[in-house]
Amino acid sequence: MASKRGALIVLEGVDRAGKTTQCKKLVQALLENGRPAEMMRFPDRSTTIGQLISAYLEKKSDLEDHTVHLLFSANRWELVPVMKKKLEQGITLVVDRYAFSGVAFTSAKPGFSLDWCMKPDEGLPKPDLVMFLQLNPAEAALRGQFGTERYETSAFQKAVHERFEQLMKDSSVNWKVIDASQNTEGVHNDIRTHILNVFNEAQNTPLGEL
Ligand code: DGP
Ligand code: NA
Ligand code: NA
Repeated sequence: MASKRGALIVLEGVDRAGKTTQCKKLVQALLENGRPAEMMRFPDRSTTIGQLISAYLEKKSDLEDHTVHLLFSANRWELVPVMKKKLEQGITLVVDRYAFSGVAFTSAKPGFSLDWCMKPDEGLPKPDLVMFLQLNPAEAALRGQFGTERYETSAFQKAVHERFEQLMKDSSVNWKVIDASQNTEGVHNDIRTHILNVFNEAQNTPLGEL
């Protein structure tokens, strides 16, 4: 008997919304419920392409803006065979950032349209659910100083947030907005209410494409 595929679940949001913490908690909760699950994150800095991206983010290198956009996308594409294999094996993937970050971050730069930014990610596995951890820029600022990586300024994060708002109007993607201003447990509980339906749907529908 063919086993049921896993679900592809993505957490998105601006920096410091708590995505990484919540991804880890969700994976742990799924495992405790006997559901095979693994976390992934993008960019995956461990690959050759990921190392180029990492050096760029750490400002150890400069890359032309279109070029780096394509590298971020290539970093997602290079992991697609692994993602598909795991999903087929029944493993649910909880992914910290995906193509939506790709579009939101690059289109926040001057001269980039959403359309152009979306092209390279067209055809990637489509998430069964994308949860946007909503945290307004003022509240994010209360969580302490930004780090020193590229993009970590409040003006840029505000522009990124606006691009996410635009992306969430796309009804072909299963977006859910989570109030990330709550404490860690509150956010986690909200996330869990949204994943209940996802498994039934994922079991009855094939994996889609962006
Ligand atoms: P993180 O490792 O989650 O802190 O992400 C690193 C930074 O890179 C963060 O500021 C978000 C940004 N980022 C993530 N994905 C993309 C992408 O596809 N394109 C661009 N331009 N930036 C991205
Ligand atoms: Na970051
Ligand atoms: Na993070």
